[in-house]
Amino acid sequence: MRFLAVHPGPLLYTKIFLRLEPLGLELVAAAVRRAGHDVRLIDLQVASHKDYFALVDRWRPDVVAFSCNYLANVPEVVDLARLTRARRPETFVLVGGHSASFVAPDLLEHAGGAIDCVLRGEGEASIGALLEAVEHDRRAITKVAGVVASDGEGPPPRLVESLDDLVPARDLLRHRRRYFLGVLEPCASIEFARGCPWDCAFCSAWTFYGRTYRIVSPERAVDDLAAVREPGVFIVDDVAFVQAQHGLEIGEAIARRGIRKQYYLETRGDVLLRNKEVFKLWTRLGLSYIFLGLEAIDEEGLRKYRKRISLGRAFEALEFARSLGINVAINLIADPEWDRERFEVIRQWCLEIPEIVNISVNTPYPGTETWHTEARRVHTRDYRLYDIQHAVLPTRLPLADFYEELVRTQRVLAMKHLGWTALREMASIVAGHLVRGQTNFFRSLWKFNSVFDPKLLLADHHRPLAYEMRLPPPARATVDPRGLYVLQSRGRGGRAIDDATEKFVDATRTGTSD
Ligand code: B12
Ligand code: SF4
Repeated sequence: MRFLAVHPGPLLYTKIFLRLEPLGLELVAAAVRRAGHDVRLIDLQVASHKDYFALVDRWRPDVVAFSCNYLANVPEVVDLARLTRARRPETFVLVGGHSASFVAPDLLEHAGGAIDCVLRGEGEASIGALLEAVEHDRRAITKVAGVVASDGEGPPPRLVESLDDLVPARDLLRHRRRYFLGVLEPCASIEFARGCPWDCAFCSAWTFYGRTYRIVSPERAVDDLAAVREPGVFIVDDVAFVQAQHGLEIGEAIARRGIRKQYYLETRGDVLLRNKEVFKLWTRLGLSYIFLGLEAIDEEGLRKYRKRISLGRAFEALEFARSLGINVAINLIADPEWDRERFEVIRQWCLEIPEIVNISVNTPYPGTETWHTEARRVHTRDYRLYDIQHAVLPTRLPLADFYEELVRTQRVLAMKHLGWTALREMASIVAGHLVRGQTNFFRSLWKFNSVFDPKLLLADHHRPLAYEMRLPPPARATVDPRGLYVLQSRGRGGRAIDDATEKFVDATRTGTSD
């Protein structure tokens, strides 16, 4: 069969700071190809809807599969599914991905028959069986693990047994030079581990994977890396190098094979402090950006986001990251409760430190504990606003003033690293990019004001609404995490970490999940 894999368009954040290859979709596409089908992939972060429909008309796929990792992409995916159905009624349309897995019945309802099924969980595990059913007996699709269709559901989604069996179909992605992350340009993505052993209340990374944590073997990780052509590499792991030995083994194998790249990774402050030698080794190998989810700069804020790391330790981690001599970015979560004074404190603090600071807005997501425990009621049911750049909870300040303060703060922070100052500091890097025809980063330096604009953010709340999100259930004090899992928990046995690391995780998490 002809299988067309589609990644939806960019959200606000991708318009400025980064644009990354759709690694999950490439993995699913590789599994489909292994099953003997003819596969193409289109990424609407870099191609237009017109390009998509031209491809559909020209190539006439038997199956169109959308990736929906982001809740904010739901309306786009539903619209595309409806238009695809109208054009090619016989084409089988399916959706998979992180957010799709949490809101599967809603997607089917919004699409009014234009989506044949949602495949929850890891696409590689069941896509072969699903296509088998589509080809030979469409009524059998509801026997496939992870399938949710309007006339029934299959058994719970299965976990991929070994990550070593997976190789992304990077060759299917056209325009590879369009992917970048700050000065890492062009930039590819790679996965060394999947899942997260912690259980933060606002996050769905661990609920999706049933708090499992699996690793790619060092040999396989380095083979995959050696096949990457791009000089920049984004390590997509939720928390990089949870287990020191894994990070060291991959690093040593990279050194042995003489691979030279620049890397970006995200990790926790306490992991950084526990595994200092790993991060030192990686700095020698080319690690150039670390992103730390600090979330708050006061103890109360840290408690609220269930980060058990103390403020002192968080600052110590920042200090250590600085000592590595690489770019450090941190994330802070702005609460809709914030008043002008609070924003001012944050601005002042951020100006005093050398790091890049990213501010996101506290947003409850389906699939998180917060979705069930947040007592404040969301004031919008527009999926597009659930991108952690908009306020979906009631703001203490009038909404217009909240956005004005938010963007003012983001601008102060961004201007530390964008615009003329950045250009002066990074003149040689930018010049090198331009010589090679790489203009993504250069253009991003100037786009900030046209993308992050309080008036535009406010206007987004008044766009016509075609699909309304389901409201969260009445708030409860606690929630059983098992009810949130997409992939089933395997308890301690599902986490590829040693006992000392398991103890460390237990001491630094605040949930009660198994
Ligand atoms: C890497 C990453 C990014 C990259 C995206 C790279 C890309 N182009 O896809 C970057 C840094 C750009 C990014 C940005 C954002 N991200 Co992000 N990101 C992640 C992260 C850490 C890992 C995703 C990943 O690559 N995993 C590895 C691959 C192999 O897995 P995967 O993509 O999930 O794919 C698997 C399955 O989902 C499924 N699947 C995927 N597609 C399909 C399609 C079909 C047909 C099928 C059957 C299956 C299937 O099978 C795949 C293989 O197993 C996740 C956390 C997580 N663990 O999922 C957050 C996460 C997805 N991001 C999140 C958020 C909020 C954002 C932002 C909105 C944040 C912001 N600052 O604005 C932006 C918006 C991005 C945008 N599209 O514009 C949230 C999603 C919340 C939500 N419910 O919408 C997550 C869950 C993080 C969190 N802890 O809450 N992100
Ligand atoms: S450490 Fe917390 S926020 Fe980070 S991925 Fe794990 S559960 Fe999510």
